[in-house]
Amino acid sequence: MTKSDPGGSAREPENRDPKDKQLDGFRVDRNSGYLTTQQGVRVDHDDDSLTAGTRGPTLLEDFHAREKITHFDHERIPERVVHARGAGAYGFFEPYDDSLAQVTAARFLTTPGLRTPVFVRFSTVAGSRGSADTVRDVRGFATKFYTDQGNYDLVGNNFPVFFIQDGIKFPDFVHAVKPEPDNEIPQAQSAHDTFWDFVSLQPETLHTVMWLMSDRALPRSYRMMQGFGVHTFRFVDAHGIGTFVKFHWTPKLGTHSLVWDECQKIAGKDPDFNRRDLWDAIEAGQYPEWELGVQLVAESDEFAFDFDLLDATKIIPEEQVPVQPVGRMVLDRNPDNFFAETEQVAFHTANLVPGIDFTNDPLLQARNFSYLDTQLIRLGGPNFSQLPVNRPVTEVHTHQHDGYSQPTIQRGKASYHKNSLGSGCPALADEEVFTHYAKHVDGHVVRARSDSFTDHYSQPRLFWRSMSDVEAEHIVAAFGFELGKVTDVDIRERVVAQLDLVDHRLASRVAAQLGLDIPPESPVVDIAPPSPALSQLNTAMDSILSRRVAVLAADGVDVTGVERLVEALSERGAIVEVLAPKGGGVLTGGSGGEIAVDRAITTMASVLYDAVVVPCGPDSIATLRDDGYALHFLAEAYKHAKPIAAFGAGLDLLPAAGLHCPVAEGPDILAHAGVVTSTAAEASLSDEFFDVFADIMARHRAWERDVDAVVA
Ligand code: HDE
Repeated sequence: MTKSDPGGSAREPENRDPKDKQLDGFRVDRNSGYLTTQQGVRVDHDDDSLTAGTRGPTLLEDFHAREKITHFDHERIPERVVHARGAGAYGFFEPYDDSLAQVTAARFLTTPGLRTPVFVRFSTVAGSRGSADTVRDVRGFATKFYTDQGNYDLVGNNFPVFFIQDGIKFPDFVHAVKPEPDNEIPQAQSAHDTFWDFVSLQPETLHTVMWLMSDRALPRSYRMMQGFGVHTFRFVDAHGIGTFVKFHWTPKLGTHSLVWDECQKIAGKDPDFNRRDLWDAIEAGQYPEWELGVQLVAESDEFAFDFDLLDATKIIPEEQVPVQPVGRMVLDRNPDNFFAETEQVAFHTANLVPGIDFTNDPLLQARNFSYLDTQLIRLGGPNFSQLPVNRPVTEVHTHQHDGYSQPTIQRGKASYHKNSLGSGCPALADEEVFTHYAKHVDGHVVRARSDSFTDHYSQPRLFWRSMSDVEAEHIVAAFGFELGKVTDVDIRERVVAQLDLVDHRLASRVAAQLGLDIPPESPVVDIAPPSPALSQLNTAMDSILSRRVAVLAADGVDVTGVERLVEALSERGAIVEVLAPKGGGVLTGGSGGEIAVDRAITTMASVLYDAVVVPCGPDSIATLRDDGYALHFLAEAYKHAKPIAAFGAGLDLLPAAGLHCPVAEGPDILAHAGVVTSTAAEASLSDEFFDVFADIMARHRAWERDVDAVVA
């Protein structure tokens, strides 16, 4: 066996960080050497077991076959009880400046130019390891910072709030959302009785349920979603002074979502949609980037809000406490081995470095117990922090020893503190140590929720009232879908009654979807101003980087037009693929030339692309208009409000697909409801056509389009 060069997508040697270099010590190249047993004995035959005669029984003494099968039998470890399905990547974090030095001693946040290696794992929550990516769910966004003061884990989600306030409810909540215990149905879905039963009886869930019913639960890409630490944490400065902090990750590409119909179809067409997207983007060098922001609240303002900072079902509206940008994170390297790295990575909310500490948030307090506990069973004992992906890049010296699969050989006799036989080592440090924040604690032992946690309706209302019309429509449709799957009518009614306490119009619209009576209007006590930061329509919409564009074509296509399109969109970072009735080979152009086919239309689907183009070419269009897959492709993209461009004879495919939208009647460009058309083709098509299309693509969807009657 030989050590390989740094992994598959390793960085250039000069850019390698300490974590990447550390992993070299563990990387082993599969593609070299001779086949051996685990004991290093060479093997010359791996196809047949050792038997008594060629047709006789297999012998127990076949240690090679037994070892091989035994290891195989033990390949699986328990999947995570939640967040079982995920995708991970390495990268780095760097602060913009030292502005946080006033509030935290954490060096990785305050040293400008200091690049801290990170490993990030994104995940869905409810589904098992083999479930589809594009389900309606919260997404995990867990970051391990390998800082020069030890590992810090920010184990967040893509929603800023959580379903419950106290960790003791977590097993109840998870049991309710997971498949029902009698028949283990449904997989990776909240649309079933037990989940909504729980929601209807536990109104603290409502705020996060609003997020779950919104487009936020359907991210287009892990690269296009926000991340949040959720809890209020505490920064601690060099003098031990605390400041409350909420963490926000904001994606450079903007926050974008799929639509629900699309999600359900992708779950069949490409269940790895989000995982593949992350992997492919990093392989292509289109490194995803997020900005880290913080909301800071002085300890003296702890009670300045009409909610409790310790309540994880609440946000601090950004309009009240602005998010201050402090640094950026870039993911630029895929792991070498999914199991070793993404599956074995172990996050823990209690992995802290000097300068960051907890608050009394009862959800956070429970998590501080749960994560270590869960790793013990999942990773088989107490030595999991020595797995390569989990090792800090700082030196580790403890008196902990032994345990299952202890990989290190600790030398010396003294495995206790204090000792004289080991020269008193390892020694206690007196600088750069973690010092727990000296918080004052005083109270009676009670099992009770604080009164300051009882308002469950104001913030779901704030969220609902901050939505644009189209986002609100999606929320109502999502409630209609989910509750429509609930078989117990009492549960449906109870949920609608709870929604009425949030907003009467919301409850009425949901009731109408379900054929239930409109509930009586509940008195609304507060009407807070909306928070524009909550609407995804206010996200960044200035880039088409890594958007996927399908070009529908057949023999006779306008090769010049397609080449110009590919060039214009690729320059802006989009990925353009030519799809034809048959995969492979080339298409011949109507006016000469040829162009390679990237995929067969039948192996793909419109839901796997962000935009569609129908180029000119009378013969190409004549073929496509008889191709039901091509017509469905186009109609479905239209239905999902995706940008569409057609030029020259390509315009004729729109009505053939049942789309009767306004189109250009001459070479002048017409852009209407996300459909860009011109009768010009080949070299006569103006460059502006591509610019207009790219601008529309940057907006992601044409929500103004009327799609109700479109069959797809
Ligand atoms: Fe987790 N959570 N959680 N959680 N969580 C786990 O830890 C738990 C909560 C989150 O990619 C488990 O290693 C409790 C909030 C992420 O490996 C487990 C409570 C937030 C991940 C666990 C919560 C999260 C987990 C399962 C309520 C957002 C995936 C496997 C007190 C801020 C990390 C594991 C990865 C994973 C327990 C609530 C995020 C069982 C008890 C709130 C991103 O320990």
